[in-house]
Amino acid sequence: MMQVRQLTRSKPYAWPFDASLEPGNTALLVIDMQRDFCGKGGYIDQMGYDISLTSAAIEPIRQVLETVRQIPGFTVIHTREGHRPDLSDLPANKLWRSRQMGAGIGDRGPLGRVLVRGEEGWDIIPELYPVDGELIVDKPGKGAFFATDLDLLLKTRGIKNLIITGITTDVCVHTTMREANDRGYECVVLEDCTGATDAENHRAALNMVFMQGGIFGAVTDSRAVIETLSSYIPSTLTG
Ligand code: C5J
Repeated sequence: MMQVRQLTRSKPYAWPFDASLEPGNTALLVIDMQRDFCGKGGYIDQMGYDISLTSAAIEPIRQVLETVRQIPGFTVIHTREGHRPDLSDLPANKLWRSRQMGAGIGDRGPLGRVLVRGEEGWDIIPELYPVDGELIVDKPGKGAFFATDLDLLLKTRGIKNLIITGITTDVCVHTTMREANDRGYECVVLEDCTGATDAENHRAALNMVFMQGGIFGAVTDSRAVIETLSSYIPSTLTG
């Protein structure tokens, strides 16, 4: 099968801009698919938001993962937002705001201490749990580049193209995409592989990406990526 170096159904342009798509220079980022953000009794649920909006991303991400896991050399990076058990990396304003919403970071909830490393709610959901060879980046903030070694991991592997998935669209996904864009990475976000605490914010966050000719990159969906990347699955695996 001919290998395709660009997505044609992405907007506002065929991604990546330089038609350089290859397994060796492209990574799938799966942001914060933790119980705290999409599970019953987690942080988002405790704040009273509708977790069906964030959990809708699970199945499309699972399908993208299933595809890229069949491509030799494809990099997958998962992130987790969370804090040290002694909360020494938790800014006072973040703690205060979470308590205002009834889901204090570090406080005990149905899934253990909210957003604390090692707790049940903090970990990645079983459906999308990393497999051997996939990288995990633990981050204390919204952006995956802040106070982490993500940039070093990407540079060391020669990654320049990022396929971004995860939750939430308007917070950690957007912050990470902006950080990546400023560092020169070519980004595409998959609209069905992300979700927000508010449907309108989800839509607006995606709109922001493709304004001004793709100010932060491009937008497409899981089907487009699966169709294109399937051409990189060795024929011994596809039959
Ligand atoms: C939030 C996130 N919303 N992963 N985190 O606090 O988007």
